[in-house]
This record gives sequence, C-alpha cells and structure tokens, in this order.
Amino acid sequence: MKLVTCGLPYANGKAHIGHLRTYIPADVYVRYLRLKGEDVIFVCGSDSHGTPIVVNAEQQGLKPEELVGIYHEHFQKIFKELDIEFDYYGRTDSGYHHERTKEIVQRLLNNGYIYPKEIELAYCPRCERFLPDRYVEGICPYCGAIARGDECDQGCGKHLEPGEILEPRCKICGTPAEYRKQRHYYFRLSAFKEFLEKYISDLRGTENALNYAKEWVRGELRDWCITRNLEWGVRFPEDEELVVYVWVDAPIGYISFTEKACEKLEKDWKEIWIDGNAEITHFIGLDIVYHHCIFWPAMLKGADYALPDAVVASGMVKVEGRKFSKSRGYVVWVEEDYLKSGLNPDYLRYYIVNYTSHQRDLNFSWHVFRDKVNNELIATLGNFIYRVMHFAWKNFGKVRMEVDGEVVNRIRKAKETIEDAIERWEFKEASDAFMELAGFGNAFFQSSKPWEVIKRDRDEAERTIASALAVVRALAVLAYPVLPRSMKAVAETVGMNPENATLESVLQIPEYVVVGKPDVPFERIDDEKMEELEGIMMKRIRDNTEGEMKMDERIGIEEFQKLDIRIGRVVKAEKVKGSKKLMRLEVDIGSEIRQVVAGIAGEYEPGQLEGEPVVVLANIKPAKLMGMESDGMILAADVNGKPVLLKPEKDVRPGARVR
Ligand code: B3M
Ligand code: ZN
Repeated sequence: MKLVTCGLPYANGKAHIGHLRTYIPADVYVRYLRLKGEDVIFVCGSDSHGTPIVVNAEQQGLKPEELVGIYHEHFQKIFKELDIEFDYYGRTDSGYHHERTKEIVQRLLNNGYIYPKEIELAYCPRCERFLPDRYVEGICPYCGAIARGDECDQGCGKHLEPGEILEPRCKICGTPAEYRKQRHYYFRLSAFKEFLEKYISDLRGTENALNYAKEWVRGELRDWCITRNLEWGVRFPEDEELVVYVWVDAPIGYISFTEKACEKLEKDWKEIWIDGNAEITHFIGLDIVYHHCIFWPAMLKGADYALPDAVVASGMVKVEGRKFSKSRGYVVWVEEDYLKSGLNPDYLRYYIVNYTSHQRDLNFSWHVFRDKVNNELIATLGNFIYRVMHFAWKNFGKVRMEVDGEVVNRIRKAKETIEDAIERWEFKEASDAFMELAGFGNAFFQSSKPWEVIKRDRDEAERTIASALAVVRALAVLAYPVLPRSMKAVAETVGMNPENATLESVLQIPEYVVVGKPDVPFERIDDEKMEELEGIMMKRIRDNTEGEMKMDERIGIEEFQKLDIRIGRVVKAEKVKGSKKLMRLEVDIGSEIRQVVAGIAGEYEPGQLEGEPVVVLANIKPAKLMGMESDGMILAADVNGKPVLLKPEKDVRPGARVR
C-alpha cells in the first residue's frame, strides 16, 4: 500500500498557480501509480489554524470557522474542476483531527519530549494580550529585515521562536510591545539529532529537499516552542489556556485525513501510520522542507508513529518571468483567471508538469502557455489522435489489429521511460515520453499515407491504421495521468476505459478495435483569447503598482531627465493584422521617423490619428510585439484600462522635448 499526501493549503485565500505546483504533480503521480496497479491512498485538506486566519477573520468580521469554511469550499471546488482527486479532503478544525492531535501531543508528553519553560513574550499593553506569531512585527535578529513573529519572511527566511524578534510592535494597533513572562511548552527537538541524521540519510525524495535537510541536521537543532496564546486551534492538553502551534497540528492532518479515507475505503489506518506497512510520500513546496524533514519526523518518532519514506518538493513559481507576488499582481488565480476563461484544465496540468523538472523553478507565461498548447498538445498529440481516429472511423469502423513490431517496440519504450521517470518524480520526462511517442505516430502515419494506399490496397491501409490505433490507445493510457479529461474521451472512442487500464495493458493488443465517431481532443488558443488572458494580468499588475507607490520608491529629477520624451506626429497608422488591440504607427519625432506599435486599436481608428500630435518616449529599448519591432512608446492616460492619448495643448513642432 502507498500513501501520498499534499501540503495542506491554508484556508485563508484563493487558489493560485503557486498552489498547483504541488497538487497537480501529486495527482499525476497517484494516477501513474494506480496505472501500475498500486493500491494508493491520496489525502489532503485545509489547514484551518494559525494566526493569519484569526487576524484575517477578525478584519472581515467573521468567525475563524466561517472564514475557513469559505476557502475550504473554494479549494474543494478548484480541485474538482482540475481533476485533482483526493480520497479524502479534510479540515484541521474538525473534531477527529483535534482528537488525533491531542493523542499525539499526549504521547510526546508521556515520553518526556515536551517540557514547560518560562519565556518572555511580546505583549501589547494597549490590546492587553500576548502577541503570538503574526500578531507581532519587528526586526529579524539574524538579518535585520522587517519580520513577523514566527518567520523572517522578507529577509533571510529563518523560522523565529517566540521572544526572538527585536523591536516588536502589535500588528493590530501598532503599539510597541513589551516583553512579559509566561509559561510555555517546548518540544525537545535537540534529543532527535542522532535519529534525524540517520533518518535523513535514508530518506528518499527530490534532491532539493534532501540537500537542505542534510545541511540543517548537521547544524544545531534548537528546541521548539509548540504552544501559543490563542483561542483558535487545538487545546494543549496540559494547559487549557494555550493551543498548540499550527505547525504541530497541521502535519497531523496527514494522519487524521488518512483515518477518514480509510473509513471510506474500509482499510486500517494503523497499518500505515503505526505498523509502517505502507510507503508514505509527502508532496510539498520547497519553503516547508524544514517542517517536513526535521520537525515532523522527530514528532512522529517521539510519539512512536511510522515515518515518511519520501519528501518530494516542487521548485518555486514565477509569473511572466517575475517573482510570484500576489500584492504586485504577478499571480494567476485559478478560478477567476483560468477556469472562468473557459480553458481546458488539462492544458494547465500539462504546462505545470511539462514546463520543467519538478524540482526547478517554473515560470508561468501566457505566451509560453499558448505555444505549449498550440504547438505541442494540439500539433503533436491532438492532431495525430484525431486524424487516426477519424480515418479509422470513416473507413473501417471496426479495425483488425495487425500491428507492426516496430510500433509495439516504440510503445514499450515509451512505457518503460515513463515508469522509470515516475520512480524519480521526473514528470517532465514522463510527459516528454508520451509526446515523443505521439511524434513517432505522426511520422509513421504521415509516411505510410493510408489515405492513398486505401485506394489500391484496403488490407495494407488497415494494417497501417491498426498500428496507428495501437499508438493512440497507448497514448490514451500513458498520457491519462496528465490529461485525464481529454484522454478519457479519447479512450472511450477507441473502446477503452483508462480508469481500469494498466500501463501493462498498452502492450496487449486486442484482435479488433471498434472506433466511434471522434471529437477533436483540444481547442486552439487564438490571438483574441490570448489578448484577453494577458489583458487580465496586465491590468492587475497596473492596478497594483498604482496602489503601491511608496515614498522610498520616489525618484529624483536626474532619473526623470534620463527619459527622452518628445512631441511626435503620426505620419501613418494601420491596424496590425490578427490583433484587436495593436496599431502600427509611423511617427515623426523631429530627428527621424520611428515605427511604434501601440495597444490603441480598440479605441482609435487609423484615420483619426494620421497627422495628429502624440507624446513619445523615444529612448525606451525597442520591443517586439507580434513579430514587429516597436521603437518608442506612445504615452496615454489609463482610463479603466483603456488608453486615452495625450496631446500638447497648442500646436508644437515634432521633436520638442517634454520636461
Ligand atoms: N499550511 C501551507 C504552507 O506553508 C501550510 C502547509 C502545512 S502542511 C502540513 O505551504
Ligand atoms: Zn532575517
């Protein structure tokens, strides 16, 4: 038996592309394991606790459980729509989860791994309360960056223990906090150093995670404060005034959700988590390796639970080449940007899996997305599948499956490459392997020309189409974990059900195959859709920069003087073919005529512009837009995302500088 888990998303905000980097590959992995005939349980759930949720709920006038409920529903809906199928998706504010957490904490107490200690904690004299974690802001004692109570999130990234932060302030009212004494409880992490050294040297997983873990375990392992002054959370058994730190109970979700999945599947969760009879794999983001490779195995060991076998960490996500940032608008929201645009979820699954190795950083760009869909999914995979199915359906209906030996070899090779890649969590290699098989199929079909052969030799054409169909049937299974929705439809057309198929079955060729009327597996992304998708992101980035202008980002006059802004006159204007937004302009800027491509075709007609003055930024680096060079930028006011061109108030000769 195998258990696969995904890091629990905080039920504190909407799903974005950063989340999917963990969940999609994990779902792909589980589907491949099942095709290999493995018995797999796949669990995840909402992380309901922690101060950000309490703070956020307070600000919105909601109870924490109400806020959690909203996002819990949201994530479930997103996962369903993206075909990410957990056997159980729980939430950590459930009774059963609290019970399991208390039981494990009690075992740690009984085994002597938790001890009390008086510590100095940030306290707000105005709000009259202790300030746990994100209720407090101050300076990181390690790097001097502005940090929050439990983590230096903008600087060195270190986990901060309560009482460590310098110059603490209350996050709610801004008052400087005082340090006050209080009794808290510590987990004796230092006692697990030897155990962890050995454990991590045997642990499997991606190199990125293991390398960090190996380095940390060589350093000092400091005991860990595991209680907080909060109402919301799992009550600490020894002191009902306190709750356990969110990072104590969150990973226990892996256990409590397994219990629930096992109830449904009629299995015994203890076999997995107590007897250690299952292989446990955690899929996580690279930023929570410490919690999963250090804290979590130590807790499990201390409570006599079974240990995880592998930790698989995904690289980070960039958006349009920039650091992922919700506040700056470099984000793709799964629901409002992607699903509401009516895009096939399989496209995004393919992008995330196939863009790069799971461990590397992934850049999401709408242009690359369009190219991967149109040039890879459609041109290589979709067209081949459709042509073969269509030819078989139209000319034969029922095909006698006499398949070429070389074709069977290629299918076997693809299958073996995939099996090997999946063992190493190299989902890109696996998806490249089925794309390569599709490429082979395409070339085979193209060079055998069955549409010509059929005119003189129907049997030979049938043999060709049988071989091509064997490739299609193999693809319907081999690509199914990545593209479940599309491949299920393909499989059904060629008389299969990938949900009961196995990787092995791609080599078992039936005597006959009946082919139904096929549908095109994928729709192209056209320029109009592309502009719409990019427009959503550009607008968000713009809106956020406007709102974010800060004093320390102001510039001096010298910087302004670097800009060569001039009056120009439009000599010629024409719409760019194939684009709704772009206009190609020839602009006289005094010293020369420049070609400028501007996004104004939605608002202006060429005839309105010719002969008119415009304001041009002349020394911006040239850019390419739809293959055309744009050497300069026309300035316009942004009115609800639409451009309104600027004009001098009197007639001015082209070339006059704007200062
Ligand atoms: N809720 C989310 C994160 O830090 C956090 C994961 C818990 S996994 C046990 O990515
Ligand atoms: Zn720091």
